Amino acid sequence: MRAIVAAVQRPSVSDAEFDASLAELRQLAKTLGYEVVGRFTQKRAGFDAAAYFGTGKREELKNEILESRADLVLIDHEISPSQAFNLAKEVGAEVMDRTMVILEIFHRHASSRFARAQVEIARLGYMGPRLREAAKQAGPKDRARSGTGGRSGGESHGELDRRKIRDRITELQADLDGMVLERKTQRARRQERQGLARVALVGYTNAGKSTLMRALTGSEVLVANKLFATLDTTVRALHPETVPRVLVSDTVGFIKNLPHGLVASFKSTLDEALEASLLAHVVDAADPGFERQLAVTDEVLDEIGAKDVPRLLVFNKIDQVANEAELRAALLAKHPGCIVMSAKREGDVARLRAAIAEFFQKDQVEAELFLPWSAQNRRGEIFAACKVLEERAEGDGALLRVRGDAEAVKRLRKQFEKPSSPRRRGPR
Ligand SMILES: Nc1nc2c(ncn2[C@@H]2O[C@H](COP(=O)(O)OP(=O)(O)O)[C@@H](O)[C@H]2O)c(=O)[nH]1
Ligand SMILES: [Mg+2]
Repeated sequence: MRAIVAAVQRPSVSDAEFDASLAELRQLAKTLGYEVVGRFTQKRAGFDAAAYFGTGKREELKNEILESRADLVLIDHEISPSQAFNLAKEVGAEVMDRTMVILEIFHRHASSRFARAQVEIARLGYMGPRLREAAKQAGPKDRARSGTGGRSGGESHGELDRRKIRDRITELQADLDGMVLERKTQRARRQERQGLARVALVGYTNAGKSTLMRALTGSEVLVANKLFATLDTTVRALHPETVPRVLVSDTVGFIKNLPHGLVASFKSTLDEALEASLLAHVVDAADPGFERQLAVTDEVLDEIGAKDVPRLLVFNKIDQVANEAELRAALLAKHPGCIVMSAKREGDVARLRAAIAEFFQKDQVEAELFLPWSAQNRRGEIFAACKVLEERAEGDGALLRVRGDAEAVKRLRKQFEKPSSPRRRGPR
């Protein structure tokens, strides 16, 4: 899809504010896979009820759409259903407003049942008035279904849809209430089976999460392994591979200009961060407002119950900062253990990868396992679960010195116990 980002700038909004918001919308569009082919703006004191842009401007926009072969206009405001409807008709392209764009992103990121219900409620609340507008525009000939199925006579399409939407929202809300308890137990269970080493990238839109995800995992392709194929498309393994294998997930980004009505949906989509044992919090160090964003991210993570999940603070885009050395020193002093880097520098990405791998390796233990010659078919199990440091023949089998996750090693030790009284070799 080819999209034009467009907005009216009101006198109360500074140029910097206006540009930042449009840049964010552009990034959100890219997140959805749209190609942004143009930017269209107008300074206007207010919008009238029927038309978002002024008359002459709409003509201009229409031409620009033709020239740039755009399919889509993205408006950087929440506009009214009739404004959207009229604009689309007039310029001959689909119109999506900021709220719609964000809802679409949340929809894609809603991985838990809780998040899906939450996002659907927000979507229905948003769609309701728009369906009504469409029904109104379709005119009286669309007064269908009246009198059938025991419906009161003369009930319009719009009214029917409105009631259906209201019923569906009530139903979803009841589901949500029921899930609050369930979620608590789910979370506990998740923590139990945290066998998989997972790191989630969190932070604001445009901080560089997706770029880092690609750099860290070394590919655009999905993890082919069947075990992981069921996970969503935003999960990939660290590459080159580490032991244990670490999965990286790209979470939905925080949004600076988030419509108030979408806050609950946003938080619910962050659920995926709770499945991680490590949160890599990516911050755009070149953004003048990054300190504030950092604080907001921490607050929200605490709120959704991720308070105790360890964090690795990653200050990205340091190449974009004028006083790089100075800022680097200040950040390291203020946030001990943080990583200051640029996704554009290979060495930096390697450092980040090493820091993540180290996090999952530091709790590892060493042990000796005994694999009888008669059970060589089980070699794979050992090699998949931990790193084999050394192997030597001893008696009826092989003695393997391994290193791995404490839990995994404990389990293996029970299964591959050394014979009770092996003849110990003397000290080397
Ligand atoms: N100069 C520079 N640009 C970066 C860096 N990391 C990411 N970017 C760019 O910043 C933009 C947003 O990155 P993206 O990964 O999509 O951010 P996300 O919204 O957090 O997923 C893209 O145009 C990236 O190419 C960096 O370290 N330095
Ligand atoms: Mg992204």
